Amino acid sequence: MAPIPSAAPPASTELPLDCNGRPLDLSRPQVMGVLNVTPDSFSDGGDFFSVDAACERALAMQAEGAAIIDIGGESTRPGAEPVPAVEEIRRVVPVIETLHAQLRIPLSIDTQKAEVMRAAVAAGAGLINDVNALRAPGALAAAAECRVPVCLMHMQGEPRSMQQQPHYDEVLTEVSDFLRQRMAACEAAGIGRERIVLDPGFGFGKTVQHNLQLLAGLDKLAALGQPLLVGLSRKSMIGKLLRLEVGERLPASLALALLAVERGAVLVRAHDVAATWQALQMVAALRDSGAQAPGR
Ligand code: 8Y7
Repeated sequence: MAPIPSAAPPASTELPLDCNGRPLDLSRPQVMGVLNVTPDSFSDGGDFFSVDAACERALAMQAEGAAIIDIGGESTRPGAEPVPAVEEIRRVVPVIETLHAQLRIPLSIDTQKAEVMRAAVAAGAGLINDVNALRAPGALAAAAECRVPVCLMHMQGEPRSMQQQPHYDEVLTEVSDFLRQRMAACEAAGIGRERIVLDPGFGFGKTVQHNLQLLAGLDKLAALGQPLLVGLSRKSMIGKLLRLEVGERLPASLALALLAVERGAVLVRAHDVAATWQALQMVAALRDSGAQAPGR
């Protein structure tokens, strides 16, 4: 019997993302583990970080349930200074090469620079996570040539100054319009929809109120039809709402992760992989059970 043609295209999360030959299953919520390879993380005791220590952490994150590891060699924290491309490449490429050989899950490169994208994907990275949504010179062309999926994130302003005076008339509409424009730019450059992940960019040129409005309306961004990634782990909105230091923000980070997944996010970027994975497993268990609230 011939299959019945379906009217609607398949939901973007039915097919796994092809991350440079390694599949990333998005049919259930997944954790993206954060691996910063900057001199202030995994210090070797001097001004450099230790490749061994960074790789050990990535192996632990895979064992804790991470579906992908996001590797970044330049801090994108508010107020951070830019790092030259050669230095960023020197930091990330040895880690990517080692991890590509040691891990089974795909790797993501957190960068805004075309040269770093090319070097990282050549070393084995399977996804480009760009907080600047491929707006840097040459970034669109580089990502198109790399033939890996890209995460397009919204940011107002630039890291150095973005938290000084964030302003929106309607934050949800403006973020949604921006992401649609960047998707169109990608398609024009030869990056098809099957390779695009979207992210509202919590904390990137946003007040606490802006972040809350985006979280409340996340289902509207999910309706753009692409998989949604969110980064809420340990973010300053938690510190501002609860007056907690970075190391004290796990319970609220887990709550935010669940609220985002309930509103359509499929990838959760997180520092605390084991705890986040356990929380997301509870969502998956509830969904898999098919259980419904009575009276529907
Ligand atoms: C995000 C991110 C950071 C995020 C995506 C931090 C690199 C700041 N946040 N990438 N990167 N989304 N896609 O607090 O929210 O981890 S760095």
